[in-house]
Amino acid sequence: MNEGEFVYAIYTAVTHSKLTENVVLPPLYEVTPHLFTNSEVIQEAYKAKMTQTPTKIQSHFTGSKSNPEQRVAYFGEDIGMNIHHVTWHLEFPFWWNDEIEDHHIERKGENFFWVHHQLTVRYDAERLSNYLDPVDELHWDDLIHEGFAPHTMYKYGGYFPSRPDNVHFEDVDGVARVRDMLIVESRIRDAIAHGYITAKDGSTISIRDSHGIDHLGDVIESSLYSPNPEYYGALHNTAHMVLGRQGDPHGKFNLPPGVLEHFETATRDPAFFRLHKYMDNIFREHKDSLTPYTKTDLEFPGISIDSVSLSSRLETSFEDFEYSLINAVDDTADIADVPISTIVHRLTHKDFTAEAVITNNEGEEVMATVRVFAWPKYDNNHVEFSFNDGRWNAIELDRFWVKLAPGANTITRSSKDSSVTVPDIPSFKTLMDKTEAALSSGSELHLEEFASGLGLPNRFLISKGKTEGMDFNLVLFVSDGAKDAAIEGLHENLAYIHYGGAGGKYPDNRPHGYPLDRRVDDERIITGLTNFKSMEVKVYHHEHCP
Ligand SMILES: [Cu+2]
Repeated sequence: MNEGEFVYAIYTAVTHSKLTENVVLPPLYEVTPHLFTNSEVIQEAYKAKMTQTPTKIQSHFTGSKSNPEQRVAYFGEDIGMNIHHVTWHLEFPFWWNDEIEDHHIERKGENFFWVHHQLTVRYDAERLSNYLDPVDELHWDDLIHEGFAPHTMYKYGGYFPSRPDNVHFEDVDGVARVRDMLIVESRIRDAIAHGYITAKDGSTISIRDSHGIDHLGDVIESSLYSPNPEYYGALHNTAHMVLGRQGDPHGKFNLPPGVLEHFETATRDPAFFRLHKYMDNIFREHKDSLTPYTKTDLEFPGISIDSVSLSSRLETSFEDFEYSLINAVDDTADIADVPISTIVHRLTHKDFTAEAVITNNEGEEVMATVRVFAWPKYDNNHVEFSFNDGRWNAIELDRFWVKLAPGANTITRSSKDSSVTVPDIPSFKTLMDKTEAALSSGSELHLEEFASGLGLPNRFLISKGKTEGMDFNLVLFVSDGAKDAAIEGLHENLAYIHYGGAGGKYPDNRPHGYPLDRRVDDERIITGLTNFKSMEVKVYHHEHCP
């Protein structure tokens, strides 16, 4: 059987089956290392195996210093970020069919928008910290400005194809014509302008409300949840293939699919972010068509945020991380394994704690949802972002619930507990060792912390700073938990899984990004609220761990 298919099938089955709830699978970079590291490293690994020499190989990011895009390769090529992207697509498969599966995946379309929107705005923040312009969107009738040489290989099937700079889009045989992409895009933009989608039977589905984004996400991805794929096509999936095959659009050279066609490798190509900026701007067109929130929508009577503070300076740096390449090389019973691993540079940050003092004048205990975001204060020209542009670029840092007793409440929250992030998945060896130990001693195996891998790596919580400090606006918004709750016993359910998860009801009724998801015509409506607070923070970067 095709190994890649097997791995995909088993990971998806374990993610969704009730029988394997809470089963922790090893990190994919140790299972299919070819998709996570460079071909040079893989060749070194083969050499180590053939010569039976234990080896630690230093990995380097793709590209040379002559390519400005290389400055942010640490983001697109980060193994944890790649796992985040794969895990999301495993939890929300585009081919999911409710008629044959045992559960419905809630808010799948909206989640598709949100997870990729967050990657898009996070990537732009990383670019600003590296003195690069924000990503421009892809245009079907313009050149693809950035080329890409993946330096990555399939286990079987050769190297991932390269693409030179400034190539024109060509039709891709058997996939789509460039013209089809423009037609589908204009049908989607028409739906946004009309405020409704036309379903297969000709009926209309309104999208001019909070749930519109969910339908639109289903249409754009497109998933089987799309109300009319015959008409609206599959913009995202087809675009990935059309862009991924520009190195061999007519199959003349029999090249394998490009990096953009695998969830593991897609973000390595800077064009991934151009493609997603293009789709993100379509989503923005829709969000901008909604009526802005009013003061009455957003206020939380009796609640005021008195102060917000951080325990320490926000600091980022790079660390070294080692993982096993033992599965990168072939194996036979007759030849002994030797330890082979690689060391990668990864972005990380110093842990910190945030503290907020929130006063409740209601005279009784209330439930509240705390929503935390940050956005870069300045654009690439050092012009301060308007509130409306800044809020669209907001990075979600945390979302959690608290009970507020009457009077002043001091809420402290550690960066380690952020619900948008997850810890590193234990290595294959750690999982095996812990399992063996539990079996031989008859004790329980506790891996609850790793049961859901859905989220960004905690290392990525805050984006890279600058040596002299990079300015961000940090904002805190507290909303009425009783109105937000989509489930009973909100506060007892501490495992707030940010992006939802297989089969479960999503706990928060509000749209992702609330209350910054809609256009803000007059920022005083938000900044004047007592349940909103903003502060300026700086993020400092050290090339090496301090
Ligand atoms: Cu994706």
